[in-house]
Amino acid sequence: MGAKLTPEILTTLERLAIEVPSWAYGNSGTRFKVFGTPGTPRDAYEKIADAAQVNRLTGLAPAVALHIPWDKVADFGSLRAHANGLGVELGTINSNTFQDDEYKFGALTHEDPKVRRKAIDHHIECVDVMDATGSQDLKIWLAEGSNYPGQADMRGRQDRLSDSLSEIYARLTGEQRLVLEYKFFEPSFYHTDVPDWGTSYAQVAALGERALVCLDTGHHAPGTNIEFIVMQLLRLGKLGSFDFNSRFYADDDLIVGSADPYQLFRIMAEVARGGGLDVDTPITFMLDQCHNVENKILGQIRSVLNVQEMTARALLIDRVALTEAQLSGDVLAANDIFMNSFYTDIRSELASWRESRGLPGDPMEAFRASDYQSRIEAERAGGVQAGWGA
Ligand code: PSV
Ligand code: MN
Repeated sequence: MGAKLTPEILTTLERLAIEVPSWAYGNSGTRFKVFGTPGTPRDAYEKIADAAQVNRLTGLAPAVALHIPWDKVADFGSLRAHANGLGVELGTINSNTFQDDEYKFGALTHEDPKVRRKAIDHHIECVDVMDATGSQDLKIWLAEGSNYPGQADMRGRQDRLSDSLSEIYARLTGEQRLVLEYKFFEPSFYHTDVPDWGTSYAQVAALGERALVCLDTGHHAPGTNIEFIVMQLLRLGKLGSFDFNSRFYADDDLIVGSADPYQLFRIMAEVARGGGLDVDTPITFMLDQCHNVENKILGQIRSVLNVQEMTARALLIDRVALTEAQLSGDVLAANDIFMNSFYTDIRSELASWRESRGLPGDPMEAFRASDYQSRIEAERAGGVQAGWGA
């Protein structure tokens, strides 16, 4: 059998870059228990060192997303130099307005101008960090909303959000962008101030060209047709970034492609269809995951490989034949073309391609065979592990 991955597909795959989140390497858990693990990083520098392993073995993760204040350091210039020395860049800066007492009833939407000021200033500080790190995107996810009908004036909150975002947006310069993430629930359960892509779209559209929507795959109700949202946002020129992960029930932040690889395939098919894999793609691909019970570095390697694999399968779709079948109303032929691409196993071709580029054919195995894990377990023993919120 001939190669299924054509030179054109391989050129597209070569461009695929997936940011990894610093918080995936620190300790994380549930509200029931956070398990410590040997070798867990003690600071942002060590998180970046771990992330660099993922890129070294896969060639897929050239940037590390940071979370402020979790990854706050005295000198972001030196953190950047550290990252560059390990072959990676610093990526998206994630703000945090969900851990201070003042934010109990909101941050960018809060009724009290003093609280809003604090939250806006935090975002401005994040843009200062971006200036030092060279990051392109400021990602805003808001833990704001209410628990009971009547508790809050939803309309007033939306207006205040708009004012706050305008002030943050005005601080951006050059190539910097703002991406607004939506989530339909949690920590508020009655209403969330940015619950869906429509609200995020309405808010960012009012700001300007450099404000876009962030789509976190775990932030939808079960059964949502996420690829439709991908299509629509690309069509509107407003899909700025992905937070990839998998969910079984809620915002489970599990390994992307593990719960429903076919959904990931369908998403990547729409990304490809909408120009999201082109040279000038507007999309920053990122993981937003935690590894509570599995090895964190291997969990991240598995994740970027899953995205690569489903992207490759999505690129197998014969677009000419598919369009023909669609236009002639041949429902089952169209579905066959789509499904055949999904069912095509290209794992060994991908492995050979990796080897041809000087990468290990099996990056999981290569990490297991290396002494990196045992080295960090020895070197980092006795230190205070960085964890979710640390
Ligand atoms: C909380 O749901 C969350 O996972 C959001 O998806 C953010 O992107 C992430 O935390 C980091 O703040
Ligand atoms: Mn997210």
